[in-house]
Amino acid sequence: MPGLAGRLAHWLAEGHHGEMAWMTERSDQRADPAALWGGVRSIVMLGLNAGPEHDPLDNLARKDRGSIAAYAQRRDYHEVIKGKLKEVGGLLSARSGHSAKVFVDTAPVMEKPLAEAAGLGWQGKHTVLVSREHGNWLLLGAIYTAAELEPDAPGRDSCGSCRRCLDICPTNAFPAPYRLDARRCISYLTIEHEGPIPHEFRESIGNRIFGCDDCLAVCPWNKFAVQAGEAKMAARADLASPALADLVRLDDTGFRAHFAGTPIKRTGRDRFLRNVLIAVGNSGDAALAEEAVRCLDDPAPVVRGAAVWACGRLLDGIRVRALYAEHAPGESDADVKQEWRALNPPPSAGEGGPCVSRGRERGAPSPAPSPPSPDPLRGPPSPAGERGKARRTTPAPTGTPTA
Ligand code: B12
Ligand code: SF4
Ligand code: SF4
Repeated sequence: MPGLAGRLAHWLAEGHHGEMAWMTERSDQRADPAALWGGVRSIVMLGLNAGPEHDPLDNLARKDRGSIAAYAQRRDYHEVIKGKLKEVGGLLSARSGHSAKVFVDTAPVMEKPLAEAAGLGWQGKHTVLVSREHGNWLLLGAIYTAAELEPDAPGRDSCGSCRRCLDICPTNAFPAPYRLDARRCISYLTIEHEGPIPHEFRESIGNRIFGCDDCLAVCPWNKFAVQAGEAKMAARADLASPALADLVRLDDTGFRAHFAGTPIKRTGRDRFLRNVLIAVGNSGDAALAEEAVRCLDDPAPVVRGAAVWACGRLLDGIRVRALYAEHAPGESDADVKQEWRALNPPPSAGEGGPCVSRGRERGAPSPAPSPPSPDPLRGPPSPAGERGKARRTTPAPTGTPTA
């Protein structure tokens, strides 16, 4: 695959991998299969269809519900695919007399370019592999073998002038077609990123609490896709549109029990709750506001910080000032302090400023002075905000794929 090492190096040099330091480690092996295993002579790429039962975009308008990426609403594909790869790899070894190694996601392997080279499809402008038969819903695995196999013809780019995936992205994560800046991708922000989610993306995240399917779901090549047929990959009905009110109450034990065996366990409870609270803040639902208030006392700073933001979005200025006075002075975590400061509640008449006399901790930093305008203590988000953006599900196509 000529040019691959250079494109990977370029992506890393741009910093588009964000905090995924594991992408920089062993990048020589990622770019060159022979550097990962000197004995490899051929690679067999396989895809497992994980086609969703419903259009993933349908749930984005249900603001009291969370949206989970289709691949994560089911059993962890790593386990399912690994078992199948071992089975096929074993047969291949027995037939060819050569050893084989199997990989799914966890090793430094560039599965998408390899799948394109093997003829499974092509990397679309959103960088995901698109298949003419299965659309955007294949999950990939690789068998490296010492056997010399006749190569298939590579996949042919059939995006044509279409750019639906680029235009739908709520966070503008594509600096150019075929290139993704992961730091702006909701999938990265909700799954891989560990700390507080940067403010600039919070509203655009809407109710997406684990991953994002927008750029996949709008692809016209999905018209040939069918639902996942593999029984082990059957979607869990309770993960299609879970109530935020239930998720925001999960403790560590409850989180583990609820998401055992699914990819969601990857984030752990605290980061997942962070995501849920961003969705709560975007819900415009006053009934959820008290859940956010309760989370201001959560032991995890990343949860408390997101709860501060959600409170600022859902509650009126008087209530926020009262919460500020109650919680901000005693806060010890720098990131959460910063969240309180970002709320920047202006003093109400006669109050003399927030938390001046009601603080729990002496010497706590004062909030920054209020800007003249605008008042950041706004009410619930307007329907024209993220709601409008998330529902932009069927943009007028600016082009058609080449069939
Ligand atoms: C890191 C990673 C992520 C990161 C970064 C994604 C990315 N696009 O790189 C994040 C966390 C954002 C992510 C998100 C998702 N991921 Co992911 N992810 C991976 C992982 C582990 C590595 C991918 C990788 O190598 N990235 C590095 C970049 C450099 O590779 P690339 O995208 O191929 O980059 C090409 C372009 O940038 C281009 N390029 C670079 N510079 C230039 C310059 C020019 C001029 C041009 C023309 C091109 C060009 O060339 C590069 C090489 O081909 C793979 C598993 C694996 N081991 O391969 C899964 C994988 C890609 N993910 C997968 C999935 C399902 C997803 C999500 C759909 C999950 C979700 N619903 O939330 C989203 C999709 C977001 C998107 N639009 O990509 C599947 C994709 C299956 C498929 N059909 O392709 C994979 C293959 C896992 C699997 N085993 O099935 N993922
Ligand atoms: S997964 Fe979502 S946020 Fe990420 S690139 Fe696609 S549309 Fe954008
Ligand atoms: S056909 Fe359109 S939506 Fe699908 S990957 Fe290509 S540009 Fe994106």
